Amino acid sequence: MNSLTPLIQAEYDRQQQELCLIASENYVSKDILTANGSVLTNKYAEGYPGKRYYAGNNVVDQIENRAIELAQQLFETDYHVNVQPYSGSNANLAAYASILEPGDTILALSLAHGGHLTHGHPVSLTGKVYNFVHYGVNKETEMIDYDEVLALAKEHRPKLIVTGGSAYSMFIDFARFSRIAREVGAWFMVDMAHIAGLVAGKVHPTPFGHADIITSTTHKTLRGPRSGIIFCRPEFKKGVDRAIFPGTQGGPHVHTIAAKAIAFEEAMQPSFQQYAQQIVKNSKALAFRLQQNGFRIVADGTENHLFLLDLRPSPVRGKEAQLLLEQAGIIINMNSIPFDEQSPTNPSGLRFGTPAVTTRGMKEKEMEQIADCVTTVLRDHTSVPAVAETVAQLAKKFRIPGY
Ligand code: DSN
Repeated sequence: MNSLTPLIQAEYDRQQQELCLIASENYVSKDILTANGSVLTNKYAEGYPGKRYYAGNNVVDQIENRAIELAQQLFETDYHVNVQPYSGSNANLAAYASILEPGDTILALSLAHGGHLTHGHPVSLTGKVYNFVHYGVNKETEMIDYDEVLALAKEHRPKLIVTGGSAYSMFIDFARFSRIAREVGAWFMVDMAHIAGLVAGKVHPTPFGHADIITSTTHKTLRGPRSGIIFCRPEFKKGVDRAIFPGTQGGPHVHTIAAKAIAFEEAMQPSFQQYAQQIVKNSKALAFRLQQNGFRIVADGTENHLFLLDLRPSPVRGKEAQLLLEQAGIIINMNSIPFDEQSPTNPSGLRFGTPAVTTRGMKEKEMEQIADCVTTVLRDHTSVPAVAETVAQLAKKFRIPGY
């Protein structure tokens, strides 16, 4: 027992007692928790399998090679795989560094329209080092406007075109992006962090075969440990590996690489495909019920695990809505909606995601219940204690996996 044990227990209790609708969070299995907390954390392994700087890496080499093999099997690809990225953010930075020079132009989806900070937002190092130009979604459809992407690509002649993001609820046409990139002589990168589990579960079109480089986290829909991964066509292997080590990282986190390998193995089970299908069914059911309850959903729905709810007709904005829902035991994040006139610190939207509640075994019926709880809280703030009781009952019935 140490002074942190009660706090870790308290966090376990919080996760157990509340409902998580944060689109980027999930619950890992006991096997993944065990690997991540194993003696592998004791080992330094700078370098790559067969080419380490320190002795004692015979077992580690087998673990890293197995992780690579499983990642290739899972995504049915012969792309080169680097399983060493510590996270999605630095996987992205290394991916850029593997093929670009500082100052080079990159075309990417803007954060305000569903992209990601590391896709060149000015506060991110990526936005300071590279010359980012951003495309957005169409004001009417709130979906990516491929004609706009092509026009911007022709105008700015980027060396790299990036797609993917953290708050875009529709399928992305990777083949179309690839054609645009080819037309302007750019490389094409997909950040599939949010949708990796849906791609693995075959409920989202795959970027493999279209993108030159694919980055991802492993802890969102893919339900692995908190970490990153990069896939690339063989011709980019040397650049990607060097950009990770020694370019942007030191010794890999071997315990996390083992945990990632287990996540890939788990995602190859038929039950994972059912899980991925249910994530999307739940997302659609939650969005539909919220629409029935009178809310507007950005882009009029969802094709994946997440969607944005437009709070503008209601008196509350994102910050207050997030807080009220937290008080009721529903954990969610405020989010900008496209063309938001509010600041990102108190935006006009909420982002809903179903990967975590689906892992707990919830289905469409529970999504309707959750949508009604959200609606009640947002309509009548005095309802928080009553809704908290309903949420607690629901959480008790659907336990989180792990210890
Ligand atoms: N913070 C993650 C998300 O919530 O989508 C992205 O990195």
